Amino acid sequence: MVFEYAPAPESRSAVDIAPSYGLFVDGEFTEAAGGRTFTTVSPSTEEVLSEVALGGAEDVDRAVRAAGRAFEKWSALPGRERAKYLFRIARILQERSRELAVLETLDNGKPIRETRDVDLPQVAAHFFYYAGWADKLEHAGFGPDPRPLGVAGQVIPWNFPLLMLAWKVAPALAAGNTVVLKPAETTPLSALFFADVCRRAGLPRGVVNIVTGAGETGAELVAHPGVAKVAFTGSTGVGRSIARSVAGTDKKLTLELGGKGANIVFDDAPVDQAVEGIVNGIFFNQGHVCCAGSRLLVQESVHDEVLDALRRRMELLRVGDPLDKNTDIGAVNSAEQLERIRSLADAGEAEGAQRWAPACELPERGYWFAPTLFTGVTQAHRIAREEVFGPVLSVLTFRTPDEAVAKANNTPYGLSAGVWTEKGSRILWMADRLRAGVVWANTFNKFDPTSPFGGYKESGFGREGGRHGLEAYLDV
Ligand code: TXE
Repeated sequence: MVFEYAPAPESRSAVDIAPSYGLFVDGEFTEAAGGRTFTTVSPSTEEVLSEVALGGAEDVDRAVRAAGRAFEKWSALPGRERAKYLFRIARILQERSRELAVLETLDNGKPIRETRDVDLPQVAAHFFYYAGWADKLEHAGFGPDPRPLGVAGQVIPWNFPLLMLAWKVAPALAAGNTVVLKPAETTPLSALFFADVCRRAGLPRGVVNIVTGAGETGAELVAHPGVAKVAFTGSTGVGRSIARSVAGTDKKLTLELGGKGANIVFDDAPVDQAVEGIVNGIFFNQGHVCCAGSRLLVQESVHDEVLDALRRRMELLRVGDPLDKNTDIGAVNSAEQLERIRSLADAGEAEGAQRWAPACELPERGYWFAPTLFTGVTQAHRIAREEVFGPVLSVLTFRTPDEAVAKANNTPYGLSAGVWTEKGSRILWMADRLRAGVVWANTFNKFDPTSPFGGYKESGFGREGGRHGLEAYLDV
């Protein structure tokens, strides 16, 4: 009997996408004051998805004022009342998760298997989790009378559009703040869908406002005097410019920036399990992950064995239509990001590292980059130091645990690391010494709303998630 590979695409028609969208301000969808718009396309096909309002200074001002008015009532509600809204939002997100998963996959390019099984369940989990906090703030060690800050100005990136929204909006609302959020210009659609979810949940007008637009829109938002708290996830360069904009004001700031995570494999680690973790660490979400394990540090004695197994595993990765439930690696989010990945990979080759990628046919249209491996990488190479933010893994070796720690920490970033070993004592020894906000043991890229997440050094400051995630939205 012949078994044929039967692709099982999720349906493009699972979600209605309007030809155009406005800003969501004070509970209403409206055009931008200047009438400007931008186009959002599907990175896997370059199909135009929708025309979206491009917010300017006037729109940001209107949104911040609306959020300021809403703050008076929202912050005065008993926590249990705020919790009811958050629970309602969480339930609607669950009910609409199929549509949202398809929408996110279309706008972002990531595989439906990930939006369905990771992004959407995590999004709902964040709202459920923070809903549970809303009426318990007095008992959480924040002091007798923890107060919300006011209007939170939140700017998010395109790699996990709805999940980054959830990380920011859920704790802000639970703590009694109101929100003006600017999604990334290449992935505005799930945030606008979320605006509609807020309406359906009966959330009072002005509590959540979504101002779509470009970098300038974000700059207007963080600079607005009516904003009490700025939360940003994105590039280190923009993070620095936001820190400068906020300096000298009384605004609170949290920054979640880039990373150059090390996945450290010792010679006693089960090879197959480690290889799964390495693949998940760098190829999950096309490598568009701030905490990606983009550097593999492998103990010299098992280098060849691990690399052979890794190459065999990479040959099985399926790259292509992100709506196909069998796809492992989808499209790169934008032409600009593809260009960044290409130029860093070319630099890796030019600097003398050996490049390898499994044979795979990439679709003609859209933005694609094959899963790529660089061996013979040294610490001086750009691909060992700079965030590629794509499916590109740099392999380095070490002999001793001390050398592994020194190499892992030898980067301006400090967001994530993974340690693969059978020895529990070594995991603790390593975790103590790694300058990374999260250290995974015998796993990678695991997230949970109860765990604080954030970085050291140029990866930013402040924590999102868990009880610590609330601190960023409270005067304690
Ligand atoms: O990020 P930007 P880009 C890293 C990753 C990637 C690189 C560039 O290395 O290759 O950044 O990506 C808004 N004031 N990360 O250019 O520009 C922008 O509109 C206020 C890591 O896409 O930082 C978008 O909403 N806001 C990362 C958001 O910032 C501004 C996730 C992120 O865009 C602004 C994304 C300004 N002056 C990229 N300029 C992570 N930490 O997960 C832009 N924005």
